[in-house]
Amino acid sequence: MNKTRSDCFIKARRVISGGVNSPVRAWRAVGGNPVFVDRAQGSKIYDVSGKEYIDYVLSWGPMILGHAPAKVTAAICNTAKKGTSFGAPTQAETQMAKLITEAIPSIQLVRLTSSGTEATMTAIRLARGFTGRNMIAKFDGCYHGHSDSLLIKAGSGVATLGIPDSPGVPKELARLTLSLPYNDISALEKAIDTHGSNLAAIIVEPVAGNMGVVPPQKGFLEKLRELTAKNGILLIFDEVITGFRFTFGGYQNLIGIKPDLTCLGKIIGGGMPVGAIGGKKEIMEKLAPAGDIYQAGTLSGNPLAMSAGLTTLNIIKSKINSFALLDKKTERLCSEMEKLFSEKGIPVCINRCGSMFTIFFQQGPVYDLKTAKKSDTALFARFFQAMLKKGVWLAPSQFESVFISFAHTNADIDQTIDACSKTLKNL
Ligand code: HOZ
Repeated sequence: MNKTRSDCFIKARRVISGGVNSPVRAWRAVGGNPVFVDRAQGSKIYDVSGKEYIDYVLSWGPMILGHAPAKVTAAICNTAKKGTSFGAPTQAETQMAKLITEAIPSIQLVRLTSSGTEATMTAIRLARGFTGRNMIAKFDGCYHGHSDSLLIKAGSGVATLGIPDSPGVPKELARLTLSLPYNDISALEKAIDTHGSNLAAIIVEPVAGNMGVVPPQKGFLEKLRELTAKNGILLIFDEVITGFRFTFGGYQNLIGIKPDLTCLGKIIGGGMPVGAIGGKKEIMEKLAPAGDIYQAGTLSGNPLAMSAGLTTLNIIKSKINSFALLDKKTERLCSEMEKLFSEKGIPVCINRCGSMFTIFFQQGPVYDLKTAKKSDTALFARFFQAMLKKGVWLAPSQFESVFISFAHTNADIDQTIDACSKTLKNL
């Protein structure tokens, strides 16, 4: 087998549209051919030629314990021996739902899906069905998966590829979605003044992670909660990325805000395909079969996903103190890199929340999509490629987050700082 990247990509493009099964994997924003992965262990990922990288993508967030943790792998193998899908309920699904309701107080009932996109799509339908209203609002640069109603001024691959609104989303449907600037309380107030009585829901990433990392400014989420409650609008927190990333629970646990509905994914599947929607009983009970708002899935609550997810969540629960360590490690990495950039005279703005961060190649501040877009994406691409050559795999887009896992060691952080220092000498 020829193991060069270009060869793999050429072969893939012959049979897979665009050569990838999710757009950002094609590395259009940074150029060159994407690395094809062979395997991963702990904080390291290995390409098909055997080259080792420190992985800061972590499958875009799920692998908080690092890759292939022994207990999770064993749980998946043991479960697989008993069958991999039944299309019938299992006790593992109840255990997962129970763990989620224990971890996140705003969630009284859960419905499991196979992806975050399904969870957010279901949340929107549920909100429309529950309120009897059709309009929804989201925020520019937030990404909630690729369902029609949510693919308006979206982040992630859509921002990376500069696609403002996807063809194929009917205008009639797009018109029902308002997209507002993130962190802008007066735009929010205005939108609610004008459309409040028609809005079924407002969906938000409580820490935006798909236009690069953009934390909420003081008072933004609080105001959002206050105004939605006052106007009968459901508040949906998309915690697909942030759920279990900062604590045993959601970002909402840290700020003490209770949304009406929460979407989860990534970490709760321990690296297997999963999603979940949860929230207030009176809303969740509207889902079929208890209610008449339809949602279904052959692989929903899949046994392999449940075993990987349950094992992961139980490890996180037993290692709750590790989050402080993770935060410290990430803080050290960010501040050392910040120092190096400043010594070199390259302006960067590093936005960080716990173990996720983005180095924006600009002065900053970055507080919404408009400011994120001021970044020097060409310089970012050169930085990315140079770091990759030195064995450090960052997210291949300026508008994504870098993630750190429990498995990243101080030696990994040192090696990354060293790679950054060497990279900046020639950037
Ligand atoms: N939407 C993900 C990044 N925010 C990318 C998923 C993938 O390509 O695996």
